[in-house]
Amino acid sequence: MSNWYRHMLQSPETASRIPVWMMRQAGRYLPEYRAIRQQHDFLDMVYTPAIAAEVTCQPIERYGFDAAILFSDILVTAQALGMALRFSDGVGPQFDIPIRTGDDVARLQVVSGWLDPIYETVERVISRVSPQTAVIGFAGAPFTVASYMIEGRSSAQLPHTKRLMMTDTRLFETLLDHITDVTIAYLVGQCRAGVQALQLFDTWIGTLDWPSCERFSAHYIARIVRALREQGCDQPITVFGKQTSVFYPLYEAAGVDVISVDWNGDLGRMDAVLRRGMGLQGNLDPHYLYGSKSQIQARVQAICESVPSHRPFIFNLGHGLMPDIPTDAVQWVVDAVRAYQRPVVTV
Ligand code: 1CP
Repeated sequence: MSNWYRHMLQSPETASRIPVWMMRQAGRYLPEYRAIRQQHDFLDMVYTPAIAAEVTCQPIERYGFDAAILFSDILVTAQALGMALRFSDGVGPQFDIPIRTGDDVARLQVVSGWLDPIYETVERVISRVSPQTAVIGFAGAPFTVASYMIEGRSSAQLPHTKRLMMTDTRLFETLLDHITDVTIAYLVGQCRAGVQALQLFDTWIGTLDWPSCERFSAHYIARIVRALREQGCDQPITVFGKQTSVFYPLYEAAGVDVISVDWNGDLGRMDAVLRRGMGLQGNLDPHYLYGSKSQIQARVQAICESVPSHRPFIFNLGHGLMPDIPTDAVQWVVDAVRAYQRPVVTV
């Protein structure tokens, strides 16, 4: 049974309607999420399949998004390598013992079975949502996951990460290799559990220059794509990062199916240079959701019009929803995308 997400990726020229979902659609802006979150630690929610499945489905049930992204986090692969992670309110993710030396990297070891609860969440979500809803699995891309493991917490400039990259490139690449291997196994596991699409988050690539992005981000994404294809996973793969609007030629060459674009990019200009068949996703600045209904409608329409009908296009944001986004504004975006009639290409 098909759905708009798959239809768009398989035959964009006949897809009259643009599918829509939003990064961080399951999260604190939703009162029903906060009600559950009050009672549980964030990581307990991630590793309890009944709760994770419930939270994954909340935004689908409220808004009817075309895709359900698994409720989890990008740092579960770091935990699967034995790193102790905690989330504290107001700080976010924290590794109390970050990676700084060769000994730290040598200690990493795959914790067998660690990610199994997440595969169960996938199965529960699939049995709960209608076939109209695509279920998307995801993982953090190696560079961004490594950056949290090295910094120990959220950081704007990634000073320790970039220092290690420069001073001990081999060690940095060994770390990326470990993360890549566990990420491949994790994504294969999600595919076997039934996800219909995959997204890789390389959020912090905007800290890199072009050759570093090629060597430390796109190269590993290409490896992941190749390994998934070799292992029989044919699900479409999307890559997101803040600054894919700059680095997109590197990801096009890496073999992904869809590039999810931050809000800096102009989709029309990207369309003009991307190969035929390469999908786009994005790129509404989520801050528009603080604006009026008419501001939102105008911007949504302009984004939809900027991508011609022969190109696969999934409507999304340029980064995740903020916790104080008004719930009505999310509905206005969904309604505006649904109201847009995509001209069907007649060949
Ligand atoms: O307090 C809470 O309730 C936790 C908030 C929260 C949520 C809802 C975090 C903590 N993670 C998540 C879920 C999450 N994270 C999803 C689930 C599905 C959905 O999108 O609805 C996904 C896909 C992620 C991915 C993720 N986690 C990314 C990549 C996407 C992005 O936003 O750039 C990153 C960087 C993280 C790390 C993370 N997790 C949470 C926080 C606060 C952070 C740090 C962000 C930062 O460093 O600024």
